[in-house]
Amino acid sequence: IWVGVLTWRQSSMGATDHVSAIVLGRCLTYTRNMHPELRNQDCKKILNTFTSAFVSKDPCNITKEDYQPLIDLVTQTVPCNKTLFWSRSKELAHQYSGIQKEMFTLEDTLLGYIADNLVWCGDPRTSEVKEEFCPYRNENCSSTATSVFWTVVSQKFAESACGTVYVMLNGSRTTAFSKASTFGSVEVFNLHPDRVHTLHAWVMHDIGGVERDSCLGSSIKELKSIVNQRNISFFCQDDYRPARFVQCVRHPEHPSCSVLM
Ligand code: AVW
Repeated sequence: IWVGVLTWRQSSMGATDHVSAIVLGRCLTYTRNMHPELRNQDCKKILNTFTSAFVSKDPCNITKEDYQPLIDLVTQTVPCNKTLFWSRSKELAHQYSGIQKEMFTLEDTLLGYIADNLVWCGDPRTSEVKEEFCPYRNENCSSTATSVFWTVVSQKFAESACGTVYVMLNGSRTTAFSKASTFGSVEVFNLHPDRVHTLHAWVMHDIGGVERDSCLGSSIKELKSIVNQRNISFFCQDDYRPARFVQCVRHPEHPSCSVLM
């Protein structure tokens, strides 16, 4: 049955084919083409450091320390006021940052870019990157190579942020903010209050979809209280106009896309 849901990214059952080649290719594209200021980064070394974190290891017990050499190797600074977190709004956040190129989501940084949408793991019996099958993340297998990677790079991304930071949330879900998400469990708690003075949330609603949550809802109140307790100011805006314009490309006739709204 599940054959039907496997796309090239093969969500959780399948590993991505040719992970090493894709990571190396993306690293070269990013550092040579998209961000030439990083052209002296050694992509082969980045690839080797990446794969060393998980090859020949139990694919269910990867640790944050396994990825530390990679984090130490790839240092990239995002300018202050330009960090954009997202939760349940990946596509729109990336479309927005793709246009507003000053803004950086994690996947607009080198470490996020090389791994975006890939699934990978190792196997204690070989020194290869697995090419067809990686275990699901579940209660018996909580620390997969992929999930620990996202936790570690998200933590680093949040720790390095400064000034005003932004988060795009999805108000078409019942809870726009979830404490269980990476944003709610890792990123919020790794912002440095001495460097980050304000968190600005944009609660976006799908055009033509239901508005289940908003800046007035209890999940955003919870986020505000967590953030304020950390001595960071909090602002919230429903359907931030510049991001709404991006949504409007696909729905130009919708009333919320006209100038008067
Ligand atoms: P989510 P979260 N490619 O939509 O707040 C593949 O509920 O939990 O939002 N998988 C990924 C990627 C990616 N590019 N990024 C995260 N994941 C995993 C990183 C991860 O395990 C960014 F900076 C996550 O829990 C966002 O601010 C789940 O897929 C924030 O974390 C998507 O969860 C989004 O994570």
